[in-house]
Amino acid sequence: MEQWSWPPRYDESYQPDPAERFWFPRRETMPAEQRDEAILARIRQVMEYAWENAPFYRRKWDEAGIHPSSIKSLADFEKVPVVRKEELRADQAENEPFGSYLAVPTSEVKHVNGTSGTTGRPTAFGISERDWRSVANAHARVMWAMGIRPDDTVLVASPLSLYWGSWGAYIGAERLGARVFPFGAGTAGQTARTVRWMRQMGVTVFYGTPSYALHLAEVARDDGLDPASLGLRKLFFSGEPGASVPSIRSRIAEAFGAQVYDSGSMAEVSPWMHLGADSDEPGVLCWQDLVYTEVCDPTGLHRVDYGSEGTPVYTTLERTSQPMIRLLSGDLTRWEAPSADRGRTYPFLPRGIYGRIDDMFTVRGENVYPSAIDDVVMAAQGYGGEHRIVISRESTMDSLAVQVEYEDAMASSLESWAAGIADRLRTVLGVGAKVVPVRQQTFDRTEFKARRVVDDRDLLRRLEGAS
Ligand code: 8LQ
Repeated sequence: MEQWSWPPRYDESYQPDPAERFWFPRRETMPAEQRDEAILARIRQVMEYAWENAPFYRRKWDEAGIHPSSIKSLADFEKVPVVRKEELRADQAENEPFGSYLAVPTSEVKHVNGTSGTTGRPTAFGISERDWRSVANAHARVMWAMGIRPDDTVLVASPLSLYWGSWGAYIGAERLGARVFPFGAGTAGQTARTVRWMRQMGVTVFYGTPSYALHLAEVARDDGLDPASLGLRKLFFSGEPGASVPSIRSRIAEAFGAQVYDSGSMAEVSPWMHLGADSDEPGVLCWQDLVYTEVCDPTGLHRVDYGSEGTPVYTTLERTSQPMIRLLSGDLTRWEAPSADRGRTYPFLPRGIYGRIDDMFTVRGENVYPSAIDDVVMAAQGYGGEHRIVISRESTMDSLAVQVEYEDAMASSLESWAAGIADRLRTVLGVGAKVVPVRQQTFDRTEFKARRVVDDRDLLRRLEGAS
């Protein structure tokens, strides 16, 4: 396997020929079983390293009666207890600032990122120079698979602050040899300026969230510009469901006349692009030699068979500063076995990550994810650009209303328009929902991750009562 060592060491001058499809052909296309052998050996090294250097893991595994030397197969590895985000948060509160899962001396932390901390205590990511470079090399490799090349100009259009997403895309693009344009996002008036700068700079690749790309397209149109005239070749995304949700991805692809790629897992397990697409089709590959992904049953926490749904559990194979060993994501996906037909022999998530367990609700016995509602609503002709999903989790059965913005052209036939969307929701998702049309621009747009679900019993009652 190319440049496969522990601790990781990458040749920073290495660069494939632009015509090459693979960055590391052997690592990416080898039989999955052979790769699994190398991964098992690496998992043991990473566990031994964490055992020696990170008291958090030693404590946790002692309690579970597990020692790195007892892991003799990938099946054994399933016995290693998962790490929950609450544990990391609590451990950092006790062991400031980086937690007792920091496995390098604090003096080696050269970059700090973190969670936004909108819910609860923020978590700090303390990143060593070695890890920063591993992430850059990994991201360059996945972006290469998306077809991004050194002659591209990559716009980073997400907040350049604590959010690791932006920095990961930045250093990946830089390592790949592309021109990077770190415009960021999230300041007043920035979007209109972004549109102008995109034209001026000849930006060819966009990185951000799907919601933000759609907002940017609206802002361009308001400025009298067809987003397709901006000259983008590709857009790649992370941070929220969308790039693998059919109606959202086709809206983006059509607006910009460009290809759409999905990627992303969690900042804690950067390189977060270890879930990354290698074609402009929905879905992502699990780049197992970067971060070992297991899709697990959310209750028993055992790996589910290929073809089944579960929650991803991640293990970093290249991180030395804050290694993550079986981090429970709480997200939902379905995985498929590696197939040589795809070229890269990694497991595949055909619908990407489609939601979080916490966000799922149940209407008349049907489990519903907000992203499935997004898909139906955003496919409607005359959709005005935003919507809100209003639910109430007060009783045993959730109920649901969807407020949907309409384009002016729909104004004369709103009742049948709304009925059409309600029918579609019933057919596709099996749920009955009240669909309430609202005027365009009723709802705020986001420059980052969308929050469309409103859990409000009173609002729901009012909407359900409205005729
Ligand atoms: N999440 C992230 N990427 C997603 C995707 N492609 N599809 C669906 N949901 C996705 C730094 C990267 O952008 C990853 C990231 O956003 O990390 P965060 O900020 O730690 O947020 C992680 C959560 O975003 C995941 O658990 C998914 O729910 C969602």
